[in-house]
Amino acid sequence: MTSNTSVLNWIENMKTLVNPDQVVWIDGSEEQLEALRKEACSTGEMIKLNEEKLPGCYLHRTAVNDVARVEGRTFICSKKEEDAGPTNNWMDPEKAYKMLFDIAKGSYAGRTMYVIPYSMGPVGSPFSKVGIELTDSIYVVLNMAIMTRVGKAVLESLGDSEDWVRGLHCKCQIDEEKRYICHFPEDNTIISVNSGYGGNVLLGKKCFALRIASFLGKNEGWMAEHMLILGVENPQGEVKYISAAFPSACGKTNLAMLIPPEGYREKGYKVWTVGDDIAWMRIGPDGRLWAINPENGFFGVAPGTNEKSNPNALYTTQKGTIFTNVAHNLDDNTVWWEGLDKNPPENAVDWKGNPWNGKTSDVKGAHPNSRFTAPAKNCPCISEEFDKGTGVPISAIVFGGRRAQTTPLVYQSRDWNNGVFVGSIMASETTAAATGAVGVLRHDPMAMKPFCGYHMGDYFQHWIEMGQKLGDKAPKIFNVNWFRLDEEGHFIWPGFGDNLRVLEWILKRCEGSVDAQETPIGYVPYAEDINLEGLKDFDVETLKTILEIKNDEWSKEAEEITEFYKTFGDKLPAELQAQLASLKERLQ
Ligand code: GTP
Ligand code: SPV
Ligand code: MN
Repeated sequence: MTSNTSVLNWIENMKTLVNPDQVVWIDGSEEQLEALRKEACSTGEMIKLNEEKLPGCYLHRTAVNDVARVEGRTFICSKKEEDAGPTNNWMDPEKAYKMLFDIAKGSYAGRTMYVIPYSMGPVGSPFSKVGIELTDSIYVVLNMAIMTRVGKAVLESLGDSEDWVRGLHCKCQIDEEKRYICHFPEDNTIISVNSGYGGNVLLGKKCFALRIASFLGKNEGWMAEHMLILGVENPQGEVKYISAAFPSACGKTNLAMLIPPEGYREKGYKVWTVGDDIAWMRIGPDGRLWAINPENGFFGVAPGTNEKSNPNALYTTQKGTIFTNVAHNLDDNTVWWEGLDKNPPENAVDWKGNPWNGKTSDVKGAHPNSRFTAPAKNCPCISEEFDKGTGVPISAIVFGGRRAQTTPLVYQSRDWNNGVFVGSIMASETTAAATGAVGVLRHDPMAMKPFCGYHMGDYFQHWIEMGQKLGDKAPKIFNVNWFRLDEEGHFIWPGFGDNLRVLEWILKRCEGSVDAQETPIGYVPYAEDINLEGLKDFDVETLKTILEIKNDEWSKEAEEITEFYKTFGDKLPAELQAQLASLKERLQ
């Protein structure tokens, strides 16, 4: 399929290493993918679901020990340890290659090597980049064919270039003790062994589009971020774009596909989805910041997705979708997960593969990090701009996390550098998207802690420099928190579609058409300026409780940040140190 010698030589070397029975190139044709689906069903790797209710949909269960990203076993293998920084695990590249090659050696014996040429971003777009993933998993091939653009056209666009990302995935024996997800940013290379779970093995996603791409972006003057991108269309038909960074399982997919509250719909407001997880952003010829979504599908959290919370996501998953680790309803051969509806199946199989009665069982039917892999083109609110490859101009950048207390519903940073500070001090409660304890508050700057492929101090510096280049064309920077809890542990803010009420305030601030109160942390809305029309059981007094800034809480926060900042040593940009000092002063 190609005469590119850098491609052919590398594949030959990897072939010698892993020793497959045969090599199959993925050409992107529907016939080839359909044959692979049939093969995966014949071996039990996938289960074909009800063709009438869920056409073209499949169920897959991963190993029970392999259901989320493994941050403790994810490494940045830069030549110098210092270049990986304090937020990453580091391994010497020479040692890492040796260890990984030992594990991978001969591991494809009796298996097929699939060669997946893929493009992150529409093929041929100036934003786009090419990768090649080698895998011994049909599940990986079929997921990559949804999440990225794969096949012949990608190789044609690559031509003879050596500028592509090498990716080797080996399932091996799914041995937790030998599971490693390693990145070699200086070699454009990713090696992942002993896993079959999405974020660890769909190498175009977190490994390339964030860890490797963030490193490329730093060197080439652009940004790769863990951000959704959405367009808000007002009743005059003007569309303004917002990108937002929330940590894993903190609401990106939901915000990206939100359905406006009734009152807004009647006025003519619409929301368009450009992306739900990753944004690549460059300064355009007009000096503004332009973003594309490099993916071609959604790898979304299933639990909690329902007709009310996210009908667009639910609709998107009704055809051509692969479900992973959800419950299997045997009565009608469909799927179910916690929070889909109040009617769990009685005759079912849980995510572990055990018989399951949803009415009587006290174990979960779906894993909390169970996922759907759905084509972006299925999404009823997909933006016209999604596939164009020219990107969309960003008016506002929004940071946000899961914070039971302290952080208000929304606030605006004072300026770009203060906004970088706001992103850098993000903290959020951990979720099931990564292995380990859930609900533990941790620092997660720009939602990139698990995904920044180099020293986080240099990453902050890169943000500051992007701001200098953007000047007065820079997007305005905000922070949101949908997750404040009351004394009984209930969410105070209704969230989901009603988050548009907050986005409206954000866009008005960008236009300069609404005032705000200055507080020590930034600009906070006057409660009257957030539209609460049509909201039941939520009044302006309640809103005030989640807009309030408490100096004692923020002084404690500032002490926390001081400690966190120490971990960056002299790589912490002086601007951020100064931002922290001014925050402390304002809190006095
Ligand atoms: P990744 O795919 O892991 O990067 O996650 P994500 O950021 O796209 O998260 P997603 O939108 O899938 O949401 C994860 C969880 O947060 C789900 O259980 C949602 O129900 C919940 N959630 C999303 N938006 C809101 C909100 O506005 N309010 C509340 N209370 N929960 C929300
Ligand atoms: C996340 O964990 O942020 C995800 C899912 O988007 S994964 O692809 O597994 O990383
Ligand atoms: Mn994510």
